[in-house]
Amino acid sequence: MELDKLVQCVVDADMDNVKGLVEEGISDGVAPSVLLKEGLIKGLDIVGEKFESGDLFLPEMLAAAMTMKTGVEVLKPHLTGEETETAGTVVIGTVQGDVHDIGKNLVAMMLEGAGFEVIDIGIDVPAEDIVKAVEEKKPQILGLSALLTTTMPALKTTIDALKEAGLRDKVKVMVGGAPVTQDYADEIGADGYASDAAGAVTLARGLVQS
Ligand code: B1M
Repeated sequence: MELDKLVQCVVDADMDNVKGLVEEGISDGVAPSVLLKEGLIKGLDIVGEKFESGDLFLPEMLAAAMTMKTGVEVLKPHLTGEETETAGTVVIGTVQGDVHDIGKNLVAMMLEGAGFEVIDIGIDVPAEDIVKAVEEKKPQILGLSALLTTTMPALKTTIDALKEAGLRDKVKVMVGGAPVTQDYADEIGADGYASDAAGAVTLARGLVQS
């Protein structure tokens, strides 16, 4: 199959064909991670660029995101493994002010596949709700996602809120999202940063052992 078709399908928000194209890729033997990165994610990156340059608007960006999600649903059973032993518990969410969840969902999906119990607390989650979730669920890891430069500071606000609640040393905090960097993660006192979902699994495995 031609990956370009899948890329274009996301760019065009062609809901009718995304399922078929992903299935075609799988039956042609294209690796699921390639369909994800070089197909679906590449399409969304182009959408992001077009949005930035004013060639495409919010409704189109949303439609492209929904197309991507449909594609990911088809890929899901092929991307995740079948670990049976629980590797640990992760509470994961997107920080306050931010509704982007595709990346977070991918990270959650891969962690589940790697045997973690994942409690997804959703999007636009205020620091106090995140603290409450950590208090109640007692996870080994808290995963925080931020996609906007304007919501990155909420990562720090959340870590500070954990400190204030006396919970900071009870949970490892890992952060991620397109604008987040290792330097920023270090600066705000996170325990780890991963640039993609596969990296998040490696990081989480390391964090539960440390
Ligand atoms: Co938004 N948006 N958006 N958007 N959007 C971006 C992020 C943007 C870069 C587009 C652009 O201008 N080029 C830009 C941010 C600019 C900035 O801050 N510097 C932007 C903007 C401006 C906005 C709005 C403000 C637009 C407006 O209203 N004027 C608005 C904000 C809404 C809000 O949150 N309050 C907005 C809205 C939206 C939609 C709702 C339309 C939609 C989101 C739908 C959804 O998520 N359900 C949307 C989309 C789709 C995008 C782009 C095009 C794609 C994001 C995405 O899903 N990427 C995006 C441009 C881009 O990224 N190319 C853009 C695919 C995904 C797999 O990647 O999320 O990076 P990503 O996740 C990766 C890694 O980052 C990492 O692993 C994932 C898998 O590899 N990762 C983690 C993520 N979280 C992690 C957590 C971890 C570890 C790794 O540990 C816990």
